[in-house]
Amino acid sequence: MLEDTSFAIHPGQKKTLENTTYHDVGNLLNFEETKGVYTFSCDAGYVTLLFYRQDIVRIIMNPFEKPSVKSSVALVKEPEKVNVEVVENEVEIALSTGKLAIKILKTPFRVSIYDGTGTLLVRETVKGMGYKENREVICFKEMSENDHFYGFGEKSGFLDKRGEKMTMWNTDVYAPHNPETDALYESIPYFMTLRNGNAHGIFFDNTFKTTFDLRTETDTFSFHAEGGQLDYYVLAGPTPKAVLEQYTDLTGRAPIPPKWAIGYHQSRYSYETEQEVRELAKTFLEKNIPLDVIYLDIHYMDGYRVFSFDKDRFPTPDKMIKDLKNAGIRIVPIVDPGVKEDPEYKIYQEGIRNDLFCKYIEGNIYFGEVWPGNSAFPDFTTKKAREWWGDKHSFYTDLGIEGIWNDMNEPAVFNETKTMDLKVLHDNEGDPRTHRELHNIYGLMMGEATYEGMKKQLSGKRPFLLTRAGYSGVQRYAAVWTGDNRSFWEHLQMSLPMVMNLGLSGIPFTGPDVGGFAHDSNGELLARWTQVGAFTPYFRNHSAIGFARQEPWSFGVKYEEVIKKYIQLRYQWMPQLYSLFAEANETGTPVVRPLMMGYPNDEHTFNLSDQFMFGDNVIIAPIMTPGTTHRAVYLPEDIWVNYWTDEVLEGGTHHLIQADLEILPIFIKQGTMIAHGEVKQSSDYIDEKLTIHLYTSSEGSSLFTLYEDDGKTFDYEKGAFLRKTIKAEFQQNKLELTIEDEGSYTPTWKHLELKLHNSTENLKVNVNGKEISEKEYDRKVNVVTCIL
Ligand code: MIG
Repeated sequence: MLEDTSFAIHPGQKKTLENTTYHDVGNLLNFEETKGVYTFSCDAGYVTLLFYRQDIVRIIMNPFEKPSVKSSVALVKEPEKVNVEVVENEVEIALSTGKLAIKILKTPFRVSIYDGTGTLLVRETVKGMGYKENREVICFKEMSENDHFYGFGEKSGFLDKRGEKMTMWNTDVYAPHNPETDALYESIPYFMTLRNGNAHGIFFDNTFKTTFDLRTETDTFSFHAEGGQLDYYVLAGPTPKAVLEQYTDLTGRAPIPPKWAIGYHQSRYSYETEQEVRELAKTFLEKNIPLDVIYLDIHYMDGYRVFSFDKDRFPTPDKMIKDLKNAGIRIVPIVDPGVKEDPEYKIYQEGIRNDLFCKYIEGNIYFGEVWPGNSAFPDFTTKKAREWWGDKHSFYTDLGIEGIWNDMNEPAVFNETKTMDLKVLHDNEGDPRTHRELHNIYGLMMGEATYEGMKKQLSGKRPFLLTRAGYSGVQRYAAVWTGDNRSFWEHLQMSLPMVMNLGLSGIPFTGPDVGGFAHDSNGELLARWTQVGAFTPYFRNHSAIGFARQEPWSFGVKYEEVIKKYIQLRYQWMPQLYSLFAEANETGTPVVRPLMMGYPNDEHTFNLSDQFMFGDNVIIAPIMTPGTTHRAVYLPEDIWVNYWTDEVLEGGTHHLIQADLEILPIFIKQGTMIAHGEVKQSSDYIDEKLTIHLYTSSEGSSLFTLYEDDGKTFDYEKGAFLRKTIKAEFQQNKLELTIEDEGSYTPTWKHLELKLHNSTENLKVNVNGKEISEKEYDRKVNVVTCIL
């Protein structure tokens, strides 16, 4: 309470943290190597260094003992065999792989890291790395004037995090989400630095509360943890995409979602009865507004007991789920970690009798107050508890449910600290650690339990998981929504850099609550937000109890029409979106990207927070203020085409763009392609025809990859996909297309039609060396049919 008064800035409040004595590791005494692991003994600590690939090095400092190379659950990669050249002289030791060169100064022990071309990536300042007396670990690196910083998971504020100080501590923040709000639901202790057009990354794999300080000094940044080892990876880049490839090689990539999971989703805290859910579905169907998912928030449960239905509100969930599924709509229920303390409740009984809940060292169970009242929390750090929890999901999957929504898994508890007692001792597979150390991975481990459990039960079908909390690696299991935002224009604005930085943090499947969760939304805001939502990887309209209803028709016909148009547009763009998800699965490149990613040498892009790219050839520049029908749009070098009007616009400059309520400004890079499917009621309806829109140019060439598979199963992992690459080469009056197919999947669409934009009158089109006949080329509408 006193925190919200002037007492917060009382002169006596200065934290002791900054005043604690800092010790750096001192001078090197000696070093040894065993099986590619180099261990350096210094005056005041030990440093271990090992390569995971030629372009990834891991450095671990432990002030007290030789470092442990056991990594956190974020890691899915084992070190590869890397040839290292070691050169030592009086002053320093150099370790080189061809893509990285590590130079270690002996007195004092200081590390500098260069890439294969000799460009400096990371250099320690005079303070180097070390620890404080309270066992905090910290290191200090040089920050150059040209450095820009991205990633850090889920943070408020603008795109470039230079000048910020950020804390990683999974926190339930109902309010506020302000520019100064720091710790939110996700902790991704990772970032990439962009310097002079090149990028490199740092992943600080420490699950304690960590902080990244890019603010306190102008020429130094530091990162620090409350305990544990100073354990970090340096990723050599040199492009932003390369850094993401490296980071997701370490922490894993997102599976391709089932198609229904990237459709339009409707939620409310809560749709409270079976009747209400059925009526909601009916309205969508009657109005022909596409819909893939309806969420069940906490009211569906019997006294908030997970794995149960309230018999009065939902008397026949099996029938409801089946009927909806027949109409192409799926149900996704919420599951929180808290298990009600109730000796007559089966889940609680099992948890207690099989010793599956979080406990204190003395053996007593930790109880916290959440929705069901006094509750116990599964200890997801053990395989036994994860398997049990996963198995329990057959309660849902037996009813035909294929998706789960995990909330409150920071874990959130209704108390002063907002979470579990830090003294709780997690079993952690016989390597006990306090909640203070493992807090940040609780949500990730719950995600693993849920995803793996459902995967087993769905016999080949892809599960969908939505989570609020997570740590590095969460992308392997779940989509992430950005928690309890509000129906403010400012929160619409903030969602763009948030989604972009989550993408740059290895998590491609993200989005905010469209329309805003708390506070009352309005027609204009919902229309503008839905326009953006149609292009964010995750697209769900969700709103809170006690605030204005927010279904597409809630604010009158005028807005309903715009909202419907953009939900339909989402389905038209689905083949493009799906191809981007496949790319993310393969390479770690996110679906939604900042312009910086494609144009890392263009300073206009470094902190561009109100536009984003959808793949590498589409720019979305939404309207995000009320009563506004125009905005400035920055188009980088290249030539751009207005998606709605086909108007050609020069790049490398700003344009004033008109955008009435029904227009979301979209620009396509000239010379490139996008794929459109058909408008449909839900992703269950298949495409009969696909259209490739080609924005012609008079010169140059481009490559487009269209990815397709069954959208449902994991057969794509065994080759059952279609990857169609279309190369377009432009010459005056001539277009040469080279089409190649890879994979064994036969798509549902039988026609692939080519729509040419801004083409010249007598354009000759060749496909795989053969000229297209006039019969196949309708010149009035610029459509070429029958390319397969
Ligand atoms: O603190 O389940 O962020 O989406 O509707 C409230 C009720 C708990 C928080 C989630 C929100 C959800 C709500 N939950």
